[in-house]
Amino acid sequence: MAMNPIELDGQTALITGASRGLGRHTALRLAEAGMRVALCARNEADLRTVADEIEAAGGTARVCPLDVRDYAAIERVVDDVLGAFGALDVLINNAGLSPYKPFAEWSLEEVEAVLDVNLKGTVYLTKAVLPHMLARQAGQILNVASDVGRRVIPNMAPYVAAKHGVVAFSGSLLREVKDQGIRVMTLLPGIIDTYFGGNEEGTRDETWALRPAVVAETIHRMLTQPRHVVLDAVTIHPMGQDF
Ligand code: NJP
Repeated sequence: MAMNPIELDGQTALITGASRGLGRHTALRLAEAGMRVALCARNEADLRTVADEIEAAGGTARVCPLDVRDYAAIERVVDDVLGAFGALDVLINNAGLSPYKPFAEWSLEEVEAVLDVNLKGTVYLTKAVLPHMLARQAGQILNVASDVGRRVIPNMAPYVAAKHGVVAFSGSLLREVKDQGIRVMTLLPGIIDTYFGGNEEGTRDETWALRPAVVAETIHRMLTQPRHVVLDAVTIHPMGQDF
């Protein structure tokens, strides 16, 4: 049984929500490990800034503006990335958002955005990338859920439902494709110091929140586990959080 970690150097990754927060830190970490990274989010200028950061450090990044709710656009981006990089070894479904308020105060647009970005976006990207991974009998899909993908809290009901859905989707798919060389993993983080919820990185009241670079390091660990291992659902909490 090969005990050596998977070597990411020279591999490729597509990361959603890569323009800031955890996605940005993950892109920086994976590029540092030698991966070529495709950066997806809606705001192209923000993606360009991240790509510039990666390229200034000697890495390779491709800017891929994308709304993960748009399946036709996803297909175009996946084709573009496959054309440019030749293969896709890793998919990281990280784009996510949610308001925090009583459900009665949520607009229908907010409900739809939260269900569509967090859950449907993950399912859509996976749907578009999986045939390529199956053809190669290799690949890793890492879905960023949340610790509320396994427990429930008030004021985020659609988000909690969507993240439970992400955990269930990932676990089901893993059992389906694990014998075809594909690892499907879920990360369930607690509170992270990012833009999420309208904060600026470094300005949260929760000074004990997880640093996004620490969570990105955990993603790197999950992706580099030896081939016969899967860290299928990993929870990471800041010690200061009530969970
Ligand atoms: O949030 P933030 P995080 N299509 O707001 C993008 C989970 N999590 O890094 O599209 C494509 O800094 C957006 O870019 P833009 C959370 O649920 C977090 O914390 O240009 N992309 C940006 O790049 C999420 O799954 C906490 O607006 C879209 C990114 O998503 C993951 O961690 C706790 C998009 C969001 O960056 C990363 O979120 C937890 C769309 N339609 C789980 N809409 C936490 N922070 O406390 C948004 O348990 N994006």
